[in-house]
Amino acid sequence: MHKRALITGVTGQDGLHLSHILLEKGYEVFGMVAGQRPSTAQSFSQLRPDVKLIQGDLADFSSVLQVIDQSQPNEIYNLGAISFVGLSFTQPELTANITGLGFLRVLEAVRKLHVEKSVRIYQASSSEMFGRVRETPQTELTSFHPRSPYGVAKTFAHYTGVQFREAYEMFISNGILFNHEGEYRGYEFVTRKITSNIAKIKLGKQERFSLGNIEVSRDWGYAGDYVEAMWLMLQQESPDDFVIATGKSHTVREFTTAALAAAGLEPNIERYLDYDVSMIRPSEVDSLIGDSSKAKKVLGWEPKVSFEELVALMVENDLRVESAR
Ligand code: G4F
Repeated sequence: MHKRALITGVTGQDGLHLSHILLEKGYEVFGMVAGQRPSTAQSFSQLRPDVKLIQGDLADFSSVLQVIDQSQPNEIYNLGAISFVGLSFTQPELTANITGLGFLRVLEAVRKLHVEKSVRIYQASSSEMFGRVRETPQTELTSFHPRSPYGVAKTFAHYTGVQFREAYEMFISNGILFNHEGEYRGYEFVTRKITSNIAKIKLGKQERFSLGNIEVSRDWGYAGDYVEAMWLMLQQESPDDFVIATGKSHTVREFTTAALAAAGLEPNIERYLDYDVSMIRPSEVDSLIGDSSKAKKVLGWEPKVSFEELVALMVENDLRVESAR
């Protein structure tokens, strides 16, 4: 018998990667798609045709209930969210509704359908919850101090998962994922913005581009590695929370320099970069670095793609994409 998985946010970066690996593992994969949300029209074309799409919206309880009832999943991966931190400052209420309350709706729907003892649920928690970090590196035990409406909404969802797990003995695991990037990354995120602009420069389509604060640092891994950890969390005997990270942090400046070098351009950012004050956030997360030793010990999970390989992979992908345009 095939296992059935339901993915919310199936057209996002992680949804695409996860749907690919679940299909390869023999799952029947259902994807919840919200007709009206921007997501990425282009990502529909990257979805495998054997993913079964069902209309539903995390903002609408009855549709969430119907999607779960229709797909009868063994596993639910809640990846749907307003995931761009910058946008959450201008649309905090929408962010709280989708990114925060959306997960509560999933959990309540599972209970209303009386399948809470049989369904396993993954919640996409985020390192953005650590915000103004209390310790370095961050572990599952580090206190949260979110610095954006997005981080606050993710923290609400995270604790809602913990509370439902304890109150109703549900199998709910939170993956506290640090930044993860790759070929499906949206263009609004800094890594893709850098690699797509550098590819255009390399191809002679433009001369310069702009960024906000380039001194912030992130623990960047490859999204393809990270979705494997999501799946592993749901294959354990009991649910738990796990940090998923590489344990190495680099500044946006370093990412940009490495991307210029990967494209065969002079790794001198002043030659190509302007400053864009509109990218400055009202409150910023200055530095993140995760300790994923628990995931290594319990799940046997380790990142495979290094920072240098990630940068090269993204630059090569964007050179292909931009050459074809
Ligand atoms: O790429 P970013 O927009 O990602 P951010 O804010 O770290 O969030 C990402 O990772 C989280 C995990 O920690 C996820 F939960 C979340 O959904 C998302 O995937 O920005 C990275 C850093 C920020 O400090 C930002 O201020 O880069 C800085 N930055 C500098 N210039 C810029 C720019 N970010 C963007 N998007 N665009 C710029 O021009």
